[in-house]
Amino acid sequence: MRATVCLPTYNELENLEPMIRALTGVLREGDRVLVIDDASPDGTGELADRLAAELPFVGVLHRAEKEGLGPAYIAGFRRALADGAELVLEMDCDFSHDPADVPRLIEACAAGADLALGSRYVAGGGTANWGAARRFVSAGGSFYARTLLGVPIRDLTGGFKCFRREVLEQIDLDSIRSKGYAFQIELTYRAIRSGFRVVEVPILFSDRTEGQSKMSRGIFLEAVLRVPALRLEALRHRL
Ligand SMILES: Nc1nc2c(ncn2[C@@H]2O[C@H](COP(=O)(O)OP(=O)(O)O)[C@@H](O)[C@H]2O)c(=O)[nH]1
Ligand SMILES: [Mg+2]
Repeated sequence: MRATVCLPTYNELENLEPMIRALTGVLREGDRVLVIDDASPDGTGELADRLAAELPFVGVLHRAEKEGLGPAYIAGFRRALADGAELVLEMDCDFSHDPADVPRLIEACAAGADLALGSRYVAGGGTANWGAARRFVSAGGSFYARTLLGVPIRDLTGGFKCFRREVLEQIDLDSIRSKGYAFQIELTYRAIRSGFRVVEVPILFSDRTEGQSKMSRGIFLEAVLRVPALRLEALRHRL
C-alpha cells in the first residue's frame, strides 16, 4: 500500500531538512512526503521547494496564510488522495514523532486497522522528559475527551496517525472546523462513529529541541469546547 506522509510546517526551517532525510531512510518504494507550508516567514516553504527539486518523492503544498493545523491537514489529505495514496499519515515536523515509528503505523494498517494512532497512553508508550504537571494535563485531556465521547481510545489528542484512504473518503472533510488538538479528537471520533477499526500503537513522544511550538491558549480552549459539541452533534444524529 502506497503511503503519503503529510508534514505540516510553520517556521520549521531547522527541522525540515533533517526530517526529510530521516524519512528517506524509512519510506518504501512508491511512498511520498507532502510538505504543507502555510507561507512560513522563515523560508521553510522555499527550503521545501529545494528539497522537492532534489528528491522525487517529496511534494510541497503552499498555502497563502497560517490557518492552523486542521485546515493545513485537510488540504494535504485532498492532495494525497488525488495523487492516489492508499495510506495517508499525519506527523509533526519537530521530531516529537520519531520517523523510525512510521513503519509501525503503516504495518498496523497493513494488518487490518483502518486508522492507526501513535499513542502515548498505552503500554509501551510514553513521553520523554515531561514533568508531572504536563503529563497530568495531557492525560487529563484524553480522559476528558474519552469519557465525554464514550470511546475506548487512550490517546485522543496525538497527531501521529495513519489512515487508510477509505476513512478520509468517508468522513466529510468539509464539515470539519477544528484547527488544533480538537482536530485530532474530531477525526478519530468521526472514524469510530463511521464504524472504522481504530488501533493504538505505542510511541515515545519527545519534546522538540529546535524551533517553537505553535500551541496556544486558543487551541486548548477550542478542544475543551469542541468535545461536548461533538458529542451533542452525535446524539442529535441518532434521534
Ligand atoms: N501548515 C501549518 N503547520 C502548522 C500550523 N501550526 C502548527 N503547524 C505544524 O504542525 C506541527 C505541530 O505543531 P507544534 O507547534 O509543534 O504543536 P505542539 O506539538 O502541540 O506544540 C509542526 O510541524 C508545526 O510546524 C499551521 O497553522 N499551519
Ligand atoms: Mg510539537
